[in-house]
Formats: sequence, structure tokens, C-alpha cells
Amino acid sequence: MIIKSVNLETVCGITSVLPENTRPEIAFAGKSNVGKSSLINALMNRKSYARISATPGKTQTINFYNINEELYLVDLPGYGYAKVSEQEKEKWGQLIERYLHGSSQLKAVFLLVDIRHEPSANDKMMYEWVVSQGYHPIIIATKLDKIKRSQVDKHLKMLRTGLSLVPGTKIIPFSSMTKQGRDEIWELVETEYL
Ligand SMILES: Nc1nc2c(ncn2[C@@H]2O[C@H](COP(=O)(O)OP(=O)(O)OP(=O)(O)O)[C@@H](O)[C@H]2O)c(=O)[nH]1
Ligand SMILES: [Mg+2]
Repeated sequence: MIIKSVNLETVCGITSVLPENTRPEIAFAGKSNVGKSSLINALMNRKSYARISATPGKTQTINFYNINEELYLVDLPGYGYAKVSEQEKEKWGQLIERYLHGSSQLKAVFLLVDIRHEPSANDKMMYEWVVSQGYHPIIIATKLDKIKRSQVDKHLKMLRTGLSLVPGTKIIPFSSMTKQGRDEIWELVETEYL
């Protein structure tokens, strides 16, 4: 994908009305701090257009990035962030649910998990819930640069087993440091979802 323009077009909080876009939407879900906003920056060829932070809980809204007036990359708030109240967690959960359930333009859901760790209970719940909504989430194993190359296959197996992935589910290893995996993600989006 050649990036000609990027525009943070819509920002939705818990009380917002969600947009009724007319172009395809590609959403990125995953626990807080897993690297969703960093991935979106890499896909947009921008360093810091999407706000990122070492502190979990940075993205607290659903952000719609209009790419080339052609599609939207949708940055979802992270789940499983311990420092917010249960009430707030529930509201974010409802917002994400409202979006994933209600969008008519949502073509694909990418679920990000950290390549280093066993999937958490929240990761498993999210995966199962997205599947139950009729999507076939693509898994992105983030922070690839943090493990040795010799460990990659073992970790990908750990994710596949840990999430009980539906056979045939794609896992794409990705690093926002090296940009490894970026082209593969765009290729998949362009061939399968646009
Ligand atoms: N080494 C390494 N660090 C990464 C990678 N991706 C993200 N990070 C770091 O992880 C932290 C969180 O990244 P974000 O992109 O803000 O994560 P997020 O999933 O958007 O987090 P929330 O908005 O809180 O849900 C930042 O300090 C990033 O620099 C990666 O591929 N490799
Ligand atoms: Mg974020």
C-alpha cells in the first residue's frame, strides 16, 4: 500500500455515536500496551501520528484513521488494563462490543498478542468473542524484536495452542522496531479485505 494521506478522522469515547463510514474498516484489538498504536503507525509510515506510550492505557477511545480516502485503520482501546476501575473497564468493553457488533463496514479484526508470553485469560476471551461475532481474527504476534530468532517458532506454537486457534488461522510475527511483518499485513489487507 502506498500511503498518500492519513487522517485521524473520528475519535469515539464511551458515550459517542459511532460513525457510519462508507469505506472498509480494519480493526486492531489487543490488551493494553501490546503495540496496537505502534503497529498502526508502522502501517501508516508515521513515527507517532497514533499516540503511543510505555504506560498501558494510552488509547482510551476508538480512533478511526482514514487512509488514502480508501479505508480506515481502527485503533481500539486496550483491554485488561489493571489501573482503571471495574466500572471503566466495563464501559470500554461495552464500547468495543458496540463497535465490533454494530459496524457495517468492519471487514477484518486483527488481534494482537505479545510474542513473548502465554496468552492471558483476557486474550483468550477476546479471541473467542471475536470468533463468536462471525469474524476470523488474524493474530499478530507483536514485539518480535524482543525474542531470539531461534525462539520464534516455539513462541508461535505457544500462541496457537494457548489461544486454541481455529485451524488455518494466520499468525503474523511483527515488530514496530524493525517493521518486520508490515508488508505482509498490508498485502493481506489489500488482497482479502478491500
Ligand atoms: N520492542 C518493541 N516495543 C514495542 C513494539 N510495539 C510497541 N512497543 C512498545 O510498547 C509500548 C506500548 O505500545 P503502544 O503502541 O502504545 O501499545 P497499545 O497497544 O496501543 O497500548 P494502549 O493504547 O495502552 O492500549 C510502547 O512503549 C512501545 O514503544 C515492538 O514491536 N517492539
Ligand atoms: Mg494505543
